[in-house]
Amino acid sequence: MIALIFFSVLLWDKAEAWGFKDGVLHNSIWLERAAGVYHRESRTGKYQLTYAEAKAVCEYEGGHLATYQQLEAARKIGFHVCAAGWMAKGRVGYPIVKAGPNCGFGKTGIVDYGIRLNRSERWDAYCYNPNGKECGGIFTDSKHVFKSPGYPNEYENEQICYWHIRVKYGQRIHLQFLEFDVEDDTACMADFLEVYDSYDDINGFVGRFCGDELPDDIISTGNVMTLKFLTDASVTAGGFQIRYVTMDMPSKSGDGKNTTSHGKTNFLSGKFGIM
Ligand SMILES: [Ca+2]
Repeated sequence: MIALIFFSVLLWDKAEAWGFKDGVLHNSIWLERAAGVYHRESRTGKYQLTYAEAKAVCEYEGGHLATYQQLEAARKIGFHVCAAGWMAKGRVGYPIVKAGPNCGFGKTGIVDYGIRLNRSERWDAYCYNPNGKECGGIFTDSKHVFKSPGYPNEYENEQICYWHIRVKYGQRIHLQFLEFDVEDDTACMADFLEVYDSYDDINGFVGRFCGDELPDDIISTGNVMTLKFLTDASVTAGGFQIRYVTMDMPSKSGDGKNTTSHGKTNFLSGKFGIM
């Protein structure tokens, strides 16, 4: 636990060195994604980002705020988010594919709030990152194999990828590491893969992995899981392939604090879920 706090402090120092304000860096909720466009909200919740913060979030992840045209192109292939976010040039809006009474005033298209004169208003963000196509994703299938970007080639420097897995309520996720090779260092601070037993990278930290030893299997407590892959500015490695399968299993009761090992598998105790 002390080690964990220590790492958090280190990470936080690094975050501040990159110039990000509280509540922005660890935000990882990629709710939807299409045509290189994705939606972001602050880790403190909906509508918390100023224009400058929204811009910083997208740039930190290697992209920039989406233009109206990019958001519309994504909308045309099914990108639907019921939350207003900053776009390039201080514009605010959101993409509606399916008309509904509670969102978009019953219309489809980009609901456009126009260019905002007050850049301190707080909204979400719509980022555009065409190079991040292989990096991260949202999986709801009952099983899936995903890979580090570029695999089987080496991954690149300065990447940040999030994979969110959400299976049916009442099911659990069984992660199996098939291949694993990430730049090794003692504290896994250079490049690392982190696993979270939740739908963000704030709660439910399970572990940080690097090196070329295959991590043990991990089984979630609920129906969601998040993996975060971050690489620094130098030295790359082979990357990884990870498979998950769903398990029908009642949640085990537990104190929710400890990871218990059963052979080669980490069963996480505790219970929660997201519908
Ligand atoms: Ca590296």
